[in-house]
Amino acid sequence: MVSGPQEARLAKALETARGGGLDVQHAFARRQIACWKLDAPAQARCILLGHTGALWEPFQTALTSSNTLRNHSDPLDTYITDLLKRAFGPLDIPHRLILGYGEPPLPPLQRICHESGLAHLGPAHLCVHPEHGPWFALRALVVLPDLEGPDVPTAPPLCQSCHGQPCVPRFEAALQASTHPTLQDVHQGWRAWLAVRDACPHGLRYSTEQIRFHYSVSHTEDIPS
Ligand code: B12
Repeated sequence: MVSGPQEARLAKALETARGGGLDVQHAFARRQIACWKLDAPAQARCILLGHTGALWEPFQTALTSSNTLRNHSDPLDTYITDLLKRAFGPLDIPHRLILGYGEPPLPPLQRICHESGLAHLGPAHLCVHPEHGPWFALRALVVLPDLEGPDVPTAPPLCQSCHGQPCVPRFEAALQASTHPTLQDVHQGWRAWLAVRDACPHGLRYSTEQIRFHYSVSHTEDIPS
């Protein structure tokens, strides 16, 4: 049984995460996900953490104030890991943090997102949220075995009613360069991969600078608007 003060401390941890840019925070019961074996009771609360463009400002502030972070080979993963430690480190309720990046096996966060009702998984392998469209990222899953999670209804299947599904030919076009692309291939063919996301009629595109960062586009190249 978890008391009100403990719920308040969880809320504080989530508030810290939100302040650092993790503005997508989706709670659900573990029983909703079948795609991944999670050692926790069926009713356990899981919280999927991610972000929209809201991450950019706090991330930039952190980069400006830390030479170590700026010079890191993967500053964003490092920033998120540090933020999660800061937010959840002091939390005295049993919990497990599962990161969506780093060493395999990685949790299939898109399927978890789909099954937990946060956002529908579309035909171009992007989750499409009713408000953010495909312009949001998934970073981590928090599992709290002693708290109960809510049962969340299925997310609206936006792609099923999307006229012509313009992301599909663009996804196929992006695969022309490599049928089994690596992240390096995505960075090299960033125009084609950005076009896949841009084809979606939903959501608010990231800023040009954020797109430049996520797709590793050099400052000598222009990002199409
Ligand atoms: C590995 C990976 C990739 C690989 C995919 C290779 C592959 N065959 O799986 C590559 C490097 C190609 C890739 C590309 C991109 N990715 Co990626 N990727 C991941 C990562 C780190 C792990 C995926 C994984 O291994 N899942 C486990 C397997 C077992 O799950 P699965 O259900 O079988 O497969 C899922 C995905 O792997 C993907 N997938 C499966 N096969 C293929 C093949 C291709 C060609 C692509 C593109 C995707 C893909 O779709 C499945 C669900 O539909 C996830 C984060 C995570 N932990 O989920 C991000 C993630 C899925 N990627 C993401 C994004 C945004 C991208 C990019 C736009 C790059 C970018 N700038 O961030 C591009 C293009 C994506 C697109 N659809 O247009 C987001 C998606 C957000 C969303 N709204 O859905 C995630 C969640 C990361 C994040 N920080 O948010 N990615």
